[in-house]
Amino acid sequence: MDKNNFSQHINQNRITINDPFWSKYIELVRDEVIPYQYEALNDRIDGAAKSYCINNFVKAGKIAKDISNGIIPPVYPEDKWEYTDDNCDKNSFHGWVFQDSDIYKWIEAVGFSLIHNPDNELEEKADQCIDLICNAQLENGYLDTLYIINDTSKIFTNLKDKHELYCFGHMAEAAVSYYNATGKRKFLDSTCKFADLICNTFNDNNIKGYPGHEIAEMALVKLYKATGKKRYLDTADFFIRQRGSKPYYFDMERGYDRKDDSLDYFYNQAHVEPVNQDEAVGHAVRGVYLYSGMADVARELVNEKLFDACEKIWDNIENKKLYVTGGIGATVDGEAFSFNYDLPNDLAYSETCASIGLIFFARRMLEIEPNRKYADVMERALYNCVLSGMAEDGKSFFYVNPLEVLPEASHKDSRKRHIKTVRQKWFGCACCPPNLARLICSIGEYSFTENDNTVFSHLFVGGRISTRHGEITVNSSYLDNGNVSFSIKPNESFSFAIRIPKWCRNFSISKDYELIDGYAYIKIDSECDIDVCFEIKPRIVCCSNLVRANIGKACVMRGPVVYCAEEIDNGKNLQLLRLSHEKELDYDGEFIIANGFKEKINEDLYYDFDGKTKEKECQIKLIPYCKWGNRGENEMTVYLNLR
Ligand code: FUB
Ligand code: ZN
Repeated sequence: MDKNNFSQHINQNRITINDPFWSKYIELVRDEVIPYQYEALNDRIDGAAKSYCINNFVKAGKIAKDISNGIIPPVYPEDKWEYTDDNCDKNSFHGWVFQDSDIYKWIEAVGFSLIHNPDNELEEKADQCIDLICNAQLENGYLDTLYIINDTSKIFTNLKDKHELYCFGHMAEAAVSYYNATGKRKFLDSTCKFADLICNTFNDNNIKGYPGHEIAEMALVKLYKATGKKRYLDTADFFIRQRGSKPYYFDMERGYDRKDDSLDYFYNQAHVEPVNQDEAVGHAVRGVYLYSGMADVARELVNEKLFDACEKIWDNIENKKLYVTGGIGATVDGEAFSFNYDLPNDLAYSETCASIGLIFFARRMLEIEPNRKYADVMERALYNCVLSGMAEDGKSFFYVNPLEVLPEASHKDSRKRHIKTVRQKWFGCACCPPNLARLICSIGEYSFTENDNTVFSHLFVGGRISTRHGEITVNSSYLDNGNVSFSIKPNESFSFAIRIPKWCRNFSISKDYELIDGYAYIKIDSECDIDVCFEIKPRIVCCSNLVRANIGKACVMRGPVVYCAEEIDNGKNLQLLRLSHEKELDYDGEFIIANGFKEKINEDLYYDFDGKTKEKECQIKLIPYCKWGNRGENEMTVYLNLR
């Protein structure tokens, strides 16, 4: 860990995005997703699962007022994951235990969006939500509607399952985003009040607990950076040091009876202390949120050992647990990482949020060590698994992102019930859509980092960036033809480092450069233009033969984009297609046309092989994976048999 290598992402406020690919997504989020999600939070979408989120804040606001007036509220002692109209009192908390996080993610996305596009009406709506949130806050700073509505005596008694610190984490991320966008302090101040309560509650002399679902760690670091209050960083560090230490906190949580609970410490990444972890295990979203927090703390406190653990975990994900689409979390069982090289295509979980969390982890690793391996994964996840999470019209979403879909199997085989064949309007457990919105609106923050000597260009998103060292304008047609040009107006000499993606075999740069760890470093002394051309053409990509699901198969990629075959273009029974590696692959600006063969159907269940496969030549039409499922329910596969 070399402090000289540390860099920092460039805040959204200093970035204007103008990019043929990303601007459309940002507009989609602004025009469709954000308004749609607001309706969802208010339970106003016909046929969609109910959120109850806003309603919970309204209920909690009344109770908080009663409490401050000395009125003792009723208690609803149910203990559930999901509270529905059917299983609880109508006045009690409704929805999943972490339902509060949805409004926070929405506000965070609104904050990022307002920076690109000021919008008084939207800001007013967000202010109203913030008023609602602040009204629900107890005088001591506590804020989680589940416990405020149902039973304040149970606050912080079930950290393992009940997500109070998770909701706090999203609150903090939202508060910083909204403050950066508007300069308004109300939400930030109320978040700090809750953060202070958390710092006072959890420390060496008080409760030695830690979040069951991580995120508070990285959120506290963000809050520390926004406010300068060191105690937030210390509490993030405290949570990481406590996790996995013995005796296990979750065994003896305050007053919580776990007699019948079979505790799986791997699920919560609490099996050993993070500093001694070397493999990505357990619930995938929790994992990558923890690893992001670990990287943040390692960097802020220059903790070499913690960074070593992050590197080991990173290598394990990158080389043994990552789908070609940038998806992680191979099993539905615990929404979790599976064992090494276990990457089934048709059973994949690959949650949208998990890939988003992987991007968080990747950027933090990049900020410590500028090595292209992190940005390569960031880009892989972004262009594939993450974007697959949203329909082209921004109105429906995938939570799970499989690499192979057979609708009949999803409908008839309960092992594949999690594999949805079409995007859903909304989810009761709606973690993914708002996560997508906040990531897309802040895409600029993943594109560049800078330090005292260098500006790093990681993703090639077009726009204007104001760095410490000068103004940079990026013109990008990266995905179209691999061309990216930078116009640089420096205010001092500095080094400009451009990532050369590993997928790119040939590239040209119009200036002299030195290649280090996958970055081309260029000395900038005066105003200049740099033209970069990455050769981007379709290619056939194979997978390690330790991944049993992909033996004899391959997929097609172009640049960072993974392609897939859909039934609508190739007919039923995609398993019969065979990709020919000898013929050229054509790209027509949207689809890739591959040459191959289609086996004839053989209805004999068993037969003696005569050495011949009956097949006929065919063209295989491939669409970017992130766009699959936009033309109705149908079969889809990323991997094809290789001929
Ligand atoms: O527990 C909160 C969120 O719900 C997780 O991050 C998702 O995986 C889903 O389980
Ligand atoms: Zn999710």
